[in-house]
Amino acid sequence: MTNAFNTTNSQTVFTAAKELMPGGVSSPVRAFKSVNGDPIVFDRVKGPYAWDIDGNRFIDYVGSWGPAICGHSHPEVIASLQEALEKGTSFGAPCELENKLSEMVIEAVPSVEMVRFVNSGTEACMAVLRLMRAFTGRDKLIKFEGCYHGHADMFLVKAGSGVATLGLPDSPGVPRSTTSNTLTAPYNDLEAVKELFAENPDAISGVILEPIVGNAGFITPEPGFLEGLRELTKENGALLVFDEVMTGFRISYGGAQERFGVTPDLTTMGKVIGGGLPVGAYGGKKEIMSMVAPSGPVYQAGTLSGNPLAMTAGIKTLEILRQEGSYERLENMTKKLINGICDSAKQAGIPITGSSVSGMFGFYLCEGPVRNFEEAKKANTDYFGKLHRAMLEKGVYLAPSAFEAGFTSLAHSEDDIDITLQAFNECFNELSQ
Ligand code: KE4
Repeated sequence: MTNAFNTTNSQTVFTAAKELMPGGVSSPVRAFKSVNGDPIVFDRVKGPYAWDIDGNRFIDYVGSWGPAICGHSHPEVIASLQEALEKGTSFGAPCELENKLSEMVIEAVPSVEMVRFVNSGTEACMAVLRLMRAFTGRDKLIKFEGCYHGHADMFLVKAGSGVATLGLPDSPGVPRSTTSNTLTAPYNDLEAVKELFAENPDAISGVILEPIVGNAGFITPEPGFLEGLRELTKENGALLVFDEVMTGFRISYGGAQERFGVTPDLTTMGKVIGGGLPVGAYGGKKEIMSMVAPSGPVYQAGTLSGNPLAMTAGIKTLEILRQEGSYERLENMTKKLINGICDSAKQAGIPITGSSVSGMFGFYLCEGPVRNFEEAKKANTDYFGKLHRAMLEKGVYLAPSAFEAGFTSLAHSEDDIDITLQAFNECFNELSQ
């Protein structure tokens, strides 16, 4: 059996938390609802590691859900923040750091000629939908089953992430009138998108998608899917929007759009561009972005948007990432990890399908392929729940849901990967007995 580890302090704090905050957490997926046991309470993070308040150390493959791509608390990021702190935490006025991060994003991301910073991916997606509708004068949008674009009302239709994890139907409190303009199609199904355009002529403002779906586990676009969406949106006078909140600066320095060579009209970003501080962003062609207030009529605002601390952490993170060899390292290490995981499961007779792109990976405990959310739901979530707890007891912290992607960082060493693979091997063997 796996060696149980001491969780006394975590239990005490989490029990108290449940009296103070809904579910004891600030975001649902952290509550471990779909995996065995209670969450552990973090004390600190550094590099590829997290320590809980009972002193247990974990190799972390969540990385704060993506931002920690350079490793937690990177010394250069911390040093820059310490310097920036001396000048204040928020100005509520223009600051040159916003220019700097804007220039870096515009230079890196093929679709972005102009960018607006916000404070979360949800805000970025909300704003980009308003902009899509304003630019085209159309109200409907197409999203894909299992894709998650934050928790704004109009996206909570067959969403991924916590909605999928918790098996939530379309959330209560979301009026039908709000979601009646949200059309959905299965991921990787161009025919379904064609039909939606045919059934809704001149009414669809655009198509928004995760260019790699990290909120239903890990689903990659089939050859021709992204190119097909690019063509279909152009033919129908609609916009193509890549939600790169998770894939941005992770799949490559220019995001999935650079890696796959398909340029959308608008892009949303978050996570990595904040280096661990709250930042979201949306950007695209100047012709479209100049509609955003105050240069245009599309209103969107935010007290802490572009604050100097978040800009500083984002700038330093991208400076580290754009150094030679970063993405090769992420690609090779993550490929070794996912191949090792799949080999171990197969040797233990456990059905599995998994893959990775750069520093992002995922697997499903079922036979592959998994091309869309319906197929993802075949995964054995009960077994995953047991595996998650067993891995935790061996000092490896995986995303607490079968419907989330995993993330590596530049701080993970070959040793960390080998230790992780050893733990998976032991767990698959122990659990399959
Ligand atoms: P935030 O509002 O959580 O910053 O971003 C929403 C969002 C939008 N688009 C994509 C592609 C995303 O992955 C996210 C957020 N991702 C989840 C992880 N699956 C955040 C974790 C959480 O909800 O606690």
